Amino acid sequence: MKRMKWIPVLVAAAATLMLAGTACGDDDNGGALAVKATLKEWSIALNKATVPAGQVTIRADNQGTSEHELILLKTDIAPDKLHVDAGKVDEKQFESPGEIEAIKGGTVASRTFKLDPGHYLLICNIAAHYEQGMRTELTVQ
Ligand SMILES: [Cu+2]
Repeated sequence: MKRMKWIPVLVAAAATLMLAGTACGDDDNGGALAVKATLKEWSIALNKATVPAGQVTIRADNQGTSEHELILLKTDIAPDKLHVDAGKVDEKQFESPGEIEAIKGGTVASRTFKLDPGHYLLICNIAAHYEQGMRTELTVQ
């Protein structure tokens, strides 16, 4: 009957995981403001157009089937006006607070960025994705 001893342990472990899951809401990120980004083929949509400067957690929800990424570029250029060479934007010519890389289809990835006031573009720079519409803007006040 040795197996039986494990059952209460497993039940307790499952209950703990479920409780942890419930406690982890969108706003539970250590006090940083949260922005939800929805990525798919071929768009990036944010649930906020403007955020206050400081720590901002971006929760990138890839609802598409392809892998995507979310790169932040600090620039006053309009979202659809970046120069593209061979399907990609030259990220290195921009100031960037960072990015969330390699978000597989159907998964969610979060990262907290320190954002100074200004205008930012959020793009997916996997070849041709920007041109097909994976871009949006965020104003930090
Ligand atoms: Cu993409």
